[in-house]
Amino acid sequence: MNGDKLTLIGVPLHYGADRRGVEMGPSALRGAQLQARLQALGFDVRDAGDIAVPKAEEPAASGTNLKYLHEVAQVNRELCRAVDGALKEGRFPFVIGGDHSIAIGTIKGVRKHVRKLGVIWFDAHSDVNTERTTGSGNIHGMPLAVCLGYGHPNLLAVGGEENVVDPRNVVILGARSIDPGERNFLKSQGIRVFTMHEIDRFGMLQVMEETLRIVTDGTDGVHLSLDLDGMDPSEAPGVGTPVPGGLSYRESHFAMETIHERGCLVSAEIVEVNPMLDVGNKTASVAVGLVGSLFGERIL
Ligand code: B3U
Ligand code: MN
Ligand code: MN
Repeated sequence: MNGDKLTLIGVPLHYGADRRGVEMGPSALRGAQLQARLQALGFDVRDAGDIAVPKAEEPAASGTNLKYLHEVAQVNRELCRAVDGALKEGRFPFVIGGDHSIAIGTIKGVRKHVRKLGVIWFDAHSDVNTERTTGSGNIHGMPLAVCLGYGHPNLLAVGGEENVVDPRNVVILGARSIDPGERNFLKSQGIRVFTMHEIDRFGMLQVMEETLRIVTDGTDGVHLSLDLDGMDPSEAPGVGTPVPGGLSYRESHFAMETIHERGCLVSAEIVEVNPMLDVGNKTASVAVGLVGSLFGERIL
């Protein structure tokens, strides 16, 4: 953990999801007392505000099937700079989205400081589509592929093309919606995926022990990319693409608690909270509760 100083960086972006609502995620998370929750744990928390998101009614022509490529790439360049800046000041970057395409800017910013970075990808989806395999054209289905070095050149260029992570140090947790092209990619890269089937079979204790072994094996730090749709929609209904059969409340907290115990985290992000599809402000509150466990809240 990077000392006891944190910087919150909001990214009110929805263009990667092509669906309204997730742009209100940062304000919903702030409204659910994210900063106070971290301060209560003794952290010095600075809120850096939101990254500016350009207005667009329609995706600008980009010559590809990727929607809002220009806008998504621009926001990720800015985010990459902000994350880099926080780390330069010795502060832990905590990014709040926004759709999951922002993992590109976050991870590439972190990678400038962490040579070998492990990644825990908590998600119902695997987010390893490229312009060749995507059915939707939505960039939030692609960020993990980009961080591994596959995807559109404009996205790969964010923070430098060489700035990638090693597939041997990546784990996907909670997956239950994987496209055919993604399945091939995951196999070819040898990425460890704990689908809900494995989680049911082995239980979270064994899954987290194996996860933490993989992401810390020869690495200098671990990034958590927390897509709230990894949780079961009964716990976290306010997400853009709910998929039934997800991680329970306790399974999710247990994952956060074991990550905290390991003390390997160098950066984190929370994405895909969609207040427009939520019940009250439930999903943001659930997300902030997970952050509590991730940063060491104790029951006893
Ligand atoms: N794999 C699909 C669906 C999807 C990915 N991420 C979310 N949905 N949130 C796609 O569009 O690439
Ligand atoms: Mn995702
Ligand atoms: Mn997802």
